[in-house]
Amino acid sequence: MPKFRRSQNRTKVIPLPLSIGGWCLVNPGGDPFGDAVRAPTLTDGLRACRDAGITHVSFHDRDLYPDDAPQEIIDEKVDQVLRLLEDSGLKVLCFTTNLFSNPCFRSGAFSSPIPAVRQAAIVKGCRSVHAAKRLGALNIIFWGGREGTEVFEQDSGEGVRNYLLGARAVIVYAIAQGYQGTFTFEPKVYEPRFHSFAATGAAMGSGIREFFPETELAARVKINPEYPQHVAMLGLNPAIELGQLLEEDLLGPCIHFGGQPPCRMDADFAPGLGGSPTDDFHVCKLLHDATYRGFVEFDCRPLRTSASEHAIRLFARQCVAYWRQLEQKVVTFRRDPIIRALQAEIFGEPIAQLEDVLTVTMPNAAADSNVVIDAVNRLPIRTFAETAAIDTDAIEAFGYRVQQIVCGTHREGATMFCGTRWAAAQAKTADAPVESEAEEASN
Ligand code: GCO
Ligand code: MN
Repeated sequence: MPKFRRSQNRTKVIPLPLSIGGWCLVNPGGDPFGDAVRAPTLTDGLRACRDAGITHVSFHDRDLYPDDAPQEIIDEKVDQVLRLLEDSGLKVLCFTTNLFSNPCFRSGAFSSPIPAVRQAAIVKGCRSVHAAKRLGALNIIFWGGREGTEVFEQDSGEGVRNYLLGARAVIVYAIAQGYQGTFTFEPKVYEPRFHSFAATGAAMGSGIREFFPETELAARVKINPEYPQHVAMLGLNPAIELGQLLEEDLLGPCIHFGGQPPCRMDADFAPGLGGSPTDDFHVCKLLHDATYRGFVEFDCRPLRTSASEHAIRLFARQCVAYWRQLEQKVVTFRRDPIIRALQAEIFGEPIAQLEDVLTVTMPNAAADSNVVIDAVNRLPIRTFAETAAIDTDAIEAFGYRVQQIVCGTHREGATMFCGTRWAAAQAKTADAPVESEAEEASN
């Protein structure tokens, strides 16, 4: 168990490297009700990304070559992309097999109840390994868009088993072929299937533990979540899921990122649109508190109203600017004296006897029964009434202060804390006049 509290981490905020799905750059803006509204080129998209500060890009096999392409065509297309990448200076982060567009995968891919379909998925996944290697992809993603059901034609447990064992066949093959990178599963609560297998970070994490038990594989098979989209679609909070993935070492080398109105179909809006900046802030803060060094990969696209060829440039800038703003807010949060005072009060002083109990009962501690019983008996006696009397007002105040930092109103907002016990800490703040006012008031 880590001794220091990650939420109080004050290490330097090193900006995370940024990537984008190549498919986002060429998205024509069509939807199930309407035709394409733009015809963007990959060349323009890659340049726009480079200019905005995005250094990496990812591809599906199908973004580059048709599903039934012979080897010569695959090689030719991969060469073409390598040249484009040279021109733009971007590198490949992830390669992923499209196991959802081809009608052959309408009953599922790895998880299909039909053996010939499962076989097709494994063949397609294994074929991708070679392109991934040639492109220098650091990670291979498995997004199980079709891995699910509407009518429970097979036992849902069997569906999960087929899904993960099929992907496992591809992973073990990739390793046998000398692929050096990592592998990630990307869970999504639903869509396009109505009921998706292993559809949340927790469900997928549990599947990975079950189907990749070997230490060597477990170290290379992780999760790339998509925040907020793939969880907010169901009203879940990305920061809750991410905290657990980090705690359990299940987070892979990238997260997908974009914008999403809660409880709606997958929007893939540009970051900052539709969702909660506070949740986005907590996602960013969790990654930095855990000193995460992976990529933020934008998996989102301009709205259908952005039909001109210029739209992609502003879109790429928004992706980068929004993420960098979140990182700046993490810096502000860490330096904020009010936050520090609030955290000091919320977390309190450690209790040695409590630490002892947790030490002797922690995983693999294998302590003797008497040691456990003695440790529990040594816990200081305190009535529940005494515990209930502990002042917890700092918790809500913490929420207020975070809201001010997220909205950028923390300077003027500091006055709100005048006369509270947390304002005294502002004596250390030099820059903001409003804050020195608050300081005077607290003296
Ligand atoms: C979606 C997913 C996909 C995957 C991509 C990479 O909801 O459509 O996010 O975009 O990320 O297929 O495997
Ligand atoms: Mn995604």
